Amino acid sequence: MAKGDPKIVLIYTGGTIGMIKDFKTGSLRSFNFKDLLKHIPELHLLDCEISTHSFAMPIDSSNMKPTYWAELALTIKEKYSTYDGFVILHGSDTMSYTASALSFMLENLCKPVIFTGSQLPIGDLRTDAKENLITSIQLASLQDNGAPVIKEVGLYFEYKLYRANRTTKINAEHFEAFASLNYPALAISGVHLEVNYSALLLPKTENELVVHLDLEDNILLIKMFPGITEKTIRHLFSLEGTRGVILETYGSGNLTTEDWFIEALQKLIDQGIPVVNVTQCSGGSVAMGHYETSVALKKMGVISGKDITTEAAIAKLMYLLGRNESKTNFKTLFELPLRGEMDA
Ligand code: ASN
Repeated sequence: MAKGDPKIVLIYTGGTIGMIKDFKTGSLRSFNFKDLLKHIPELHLLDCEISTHSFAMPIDSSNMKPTYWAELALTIKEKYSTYDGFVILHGSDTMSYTASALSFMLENLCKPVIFTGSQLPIGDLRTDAKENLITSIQLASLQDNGAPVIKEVGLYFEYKLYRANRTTKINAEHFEAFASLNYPALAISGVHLEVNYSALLLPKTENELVVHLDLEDNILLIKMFPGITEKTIRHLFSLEGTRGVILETYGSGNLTTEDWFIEALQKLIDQGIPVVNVTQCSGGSVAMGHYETSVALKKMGVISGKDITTEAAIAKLMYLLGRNESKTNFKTLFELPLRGEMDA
C-alpha cells in the first residue's frame, strides 16, 4: 500500500463467504470480520487501502429484505465521500436481488459498488472466496487518471464481472453460479483483468449521489403455468393492498387468451394497479403483439419488462412505486432503462 492508493471499504452482510473452518472441531463458523486481514494476508499485497465494516448481525442472504437494503444503501451513503470503491460481501442466494435493488436506490452513482460472495466458505481449502474477493477489490480499485473505471453496481463471481441488475443465480453447485444472459460481462479475469469498456455504464454528468429508501413491498410476482386455475388467479388478483404485479409469462411475453383470464386482468388494470410482463425465459425479451397470445395484453396497457430479469423487475417495481409516479409516467419509466437494466 502506498500513499494515494485507492481507499476501498469491504461491507460484510453475511453469507457463506464469511465462514472459516475451525480446524480443531472441523466445523464451519462465522469469524470476526474485523480479523479478515489476519485470515487473508494476501490482501496486504493489493495496491489499495482496505477498511472493513460489518452488519451487526450478519445474515444468510435468504433472510434478506428491503430494510437491510436500506441499511446497506445508508452505509454506502455515509462512506461515499471517504472511499473510492465499495465491495459488498453477500450470500449468493439473493445477491442478484440485493444488487439490483441497490442499483436503483443509488441514483447518480459514480463509484464502483461490487457485490461478491462464494459457494464455499473462505476458510475451506477449495474455496472460491479468495479469488472472488481479491479480484473484486482489484476491480473496485481500478482507476483511470484518478477516476474510477467502474461507476455502477457490479457483481463479480468466478472470473466475471457483470452488471448486477442483469444477473441471475443459475447454479447452486457450480462455482460459476451466476449468469447475465442479456448483457455481456463488464470485465473478465484471466491472466490480465480485461475490461469491456464499451459495456460500462457511463454517467453523463457527475451529479451528487441520491439515495432512495422508499421501496414499496406490497407487490406480487406470479409465475404462470399451464393449468393455473381461474380460482387461483381471481384470488391473487383480488388481494387487498397490492400496489403492483409482475407476471412471469411464456416466451416473448405470451399468456393464455381464455376469456376469464383477460377479464380478471382487465379488472386489475382498471383499479390502476400496474402489471408488468416479464418472460420466464432466462434469455431474450418480451415483445407484446408478436404473437396473437400477447396482443390483448398490449392493448390493455400491460407494461413490457422487455429483457429485464425477474430480480431487477422486482427491484424496479418497488423503487418506482416508492416514487409515487402517475400511471402514464410509471409505464414510460418502467419501459426505459434507468440503470442499464434493460435494452432501450
Ligand atoms: N445460503 C447462502 C447465502 O446466500 C449461500 C451462499 O452464500 N453461497 O447466504
